[in-house]
Amino acid sequence: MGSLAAFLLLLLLVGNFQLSLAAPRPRAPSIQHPPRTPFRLLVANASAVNASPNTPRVNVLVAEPAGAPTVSSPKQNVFAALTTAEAASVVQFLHQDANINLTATANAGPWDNSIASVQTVYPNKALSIDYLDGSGVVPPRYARVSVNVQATEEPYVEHYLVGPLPISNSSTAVPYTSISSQNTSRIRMYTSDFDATSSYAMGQAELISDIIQDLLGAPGANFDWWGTEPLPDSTGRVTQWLEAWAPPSGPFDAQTILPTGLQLKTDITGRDPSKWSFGGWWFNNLFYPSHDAFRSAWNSSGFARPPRMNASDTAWYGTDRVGEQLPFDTIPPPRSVQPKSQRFAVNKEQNYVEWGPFSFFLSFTRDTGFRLFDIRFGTSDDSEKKRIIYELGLDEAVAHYAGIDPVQSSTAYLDSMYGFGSMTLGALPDYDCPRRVFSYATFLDATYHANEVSTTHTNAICLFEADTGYLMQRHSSDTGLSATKNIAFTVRSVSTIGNCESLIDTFDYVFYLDGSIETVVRASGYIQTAAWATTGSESYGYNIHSGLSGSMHDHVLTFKCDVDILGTANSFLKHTLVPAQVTYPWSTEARSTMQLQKETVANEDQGKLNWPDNGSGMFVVANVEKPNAFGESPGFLIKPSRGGAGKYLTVQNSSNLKEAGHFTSNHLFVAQRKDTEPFASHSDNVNDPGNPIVNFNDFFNSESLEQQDLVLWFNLGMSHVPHQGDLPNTVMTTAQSGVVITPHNYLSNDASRRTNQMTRLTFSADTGIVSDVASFGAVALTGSLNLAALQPNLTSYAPDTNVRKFPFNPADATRIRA
Ligand SMILES: [Cu+2]
Repeated sequence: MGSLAAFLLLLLLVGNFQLSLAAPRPRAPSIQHPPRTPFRLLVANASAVNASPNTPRVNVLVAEPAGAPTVSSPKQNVFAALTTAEAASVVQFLHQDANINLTATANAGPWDNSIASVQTVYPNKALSIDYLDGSGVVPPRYARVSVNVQATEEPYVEHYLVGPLPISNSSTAVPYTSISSQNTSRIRMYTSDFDATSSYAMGQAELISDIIQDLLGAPGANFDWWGTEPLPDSTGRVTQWLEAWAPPSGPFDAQTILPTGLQLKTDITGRDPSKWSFGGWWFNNLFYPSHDAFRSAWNSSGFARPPRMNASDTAWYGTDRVGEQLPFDTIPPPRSVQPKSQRFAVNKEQNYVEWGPFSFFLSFTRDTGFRLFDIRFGTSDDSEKKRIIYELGLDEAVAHYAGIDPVQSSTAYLDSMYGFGSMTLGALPDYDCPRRVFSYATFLDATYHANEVSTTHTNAICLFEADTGYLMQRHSSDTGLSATKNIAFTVRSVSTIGNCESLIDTFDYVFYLDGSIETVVRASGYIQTAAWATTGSESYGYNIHSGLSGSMHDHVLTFKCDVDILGTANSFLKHTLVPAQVTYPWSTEARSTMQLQKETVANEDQGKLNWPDNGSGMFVVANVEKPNAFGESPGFLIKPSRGGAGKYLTVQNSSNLKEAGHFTSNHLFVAQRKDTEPFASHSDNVNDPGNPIVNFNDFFNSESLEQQDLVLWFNLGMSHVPHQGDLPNTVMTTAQSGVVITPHNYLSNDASRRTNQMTRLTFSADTGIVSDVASFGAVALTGSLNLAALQPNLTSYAPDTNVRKFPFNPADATRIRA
């Protein structure tokens, strides 16, 4: 789906948010019956939300805890999201430019130009570092703006760089080409005529309404028709495949597991509907190039009818509890509590966080959700707190399907188009995150700006400490025992990723006292399925229900990690355990053993890497010019931490992703870090994957990786061949993936030795009687807890808040103007 359609969809999502949180929505332009609420009602909806006394703006469940530590930010957050006032002023500035010829988004039709999104531009790294490290001034702030240019026969998305902010006489809006490896600021879009193409497809379905009634049990208008993006093929024609999906029953938004297997091809080249054409029907692994061909097959005696799933029977797809009760299961399960005050501090003005030996800033955008910046680690007794990661965040998520049918085979989602920020959901206390009672978790709101509306996700990010449930350290002998708790600090957000799949992903950045930082993604939700054909489906997944294929697919989520070890000049070490035959001076014959083979990745030609087979190797970002006391290079090691041995896309040179998916080819990439290469992907690449604005392959052009400013991109993900256990929803136990970065010859010892949360016992080897318990200064547990206060009242879960920014009201940029 292109930008406009995507944003209309987002508006619909926002407008309906109170009714259907996290509701899955078709990814591609859909034909909805009954039609969705017109998006222009958003303003009224938003006003109602703001005005309603029944809709609390502050979630009382997560009210600020008493006694939470505060901290002043050492520096201004130069990565901060645009404020609503900044975004509004940018919108107004562009509206004043007659050349851009904008229509207010709320009034824009398919032949109008309108603003799609306004986001912060992260400042140049050199300027940021000069400021953060003490010698420079605050870098100027800029916005990047996506504009849907549709008042033309060949619509496109244009990107502008606007600033400096605040808007002044020196501010300009220029095409934003500098981040494009293709030196372009625009990309074609083929979704401007969303309504007309939908009507056209419905018209074709009407022509075989008797067949649809017979095969699917209801007229075509009873189904939602959605499928692939309209995209140009190699001949230059623009085609789209749509499938009829059954409406789910009850409260369960389960449409992605209710495919009918009836698919329609249209040729919608150009903007003149009179020149569009019907391309064929697909049903039960057979293609019919004309209505007549389909009709004649349907009339024939041998016409095969595969089994159909039952969309009206919620028993197989409802998410409510079913079946016999488990033993003791009505009793409340264990909860985490914070016995005293929080042990971390958040400056909410600057989104600055300190926990243990770590500190960092948070930022948030529509396209990529929240990111961490200037992650510092260390304590003064060994190493001063120093920057170890300049930037860490998600760039793109791909879900690549395969199947015998055209829709599944043509589907590869690039989810930044939907926006990880726009699809972020408020965390559900006591479920997504621990509650704030007893000073436990802290929740942060997050705001993004799209379609001239600023939307605030309430409680979008939660920060909390938790006992990992296993020790950091333990050693015992016959006279003593030492043990250290493993307390970790988590920054978590929740997003819907993949509108069609409607998976809910949680993104965690987990900090450990030993200096490790783990990035973890977990997924749950309704899968996207395919109809099970009489023959052929067995090669693309499992038959998981009557008439239903689990539709195999890969998830690959691409994260950027800009590591800086003792400065920006670093090298990438590849230390591999290799089998060896060695004859030693003391051995009489060659011995079969192993050795450590030490290599440095010299340049970007070698920068596309996969995790070492069998875990027999180490990838380390190190500063080889600053050896430690023993001559080793201080660094941080990176490796998979959970979910298997890493993930890249099984499909190579995808026919769907074309030039827009090269970041999926390997587990890990190392390149020279550049301000002109801020993201591996681009949220508008999906409009025309053959001609992307950002082509990741262009980042790899033989440049040196030795003592340079290096950036890593690593992939998390999973192969997903859904089985019956994915019904009704995929479970997070196995649908998770993680990568950890951890100190490697960086400190002189294990950093976790600094925690007070440890003990050492001394006891008699003979009697076992404990003679001494060392507690190392940890405060003892005292007092009591009001457990009833832990009981959540989830009715005060707070929905998004929407603020329209245009027409602009200079007197109050934060308010909706009637
Ligand atoms: Cu999946």
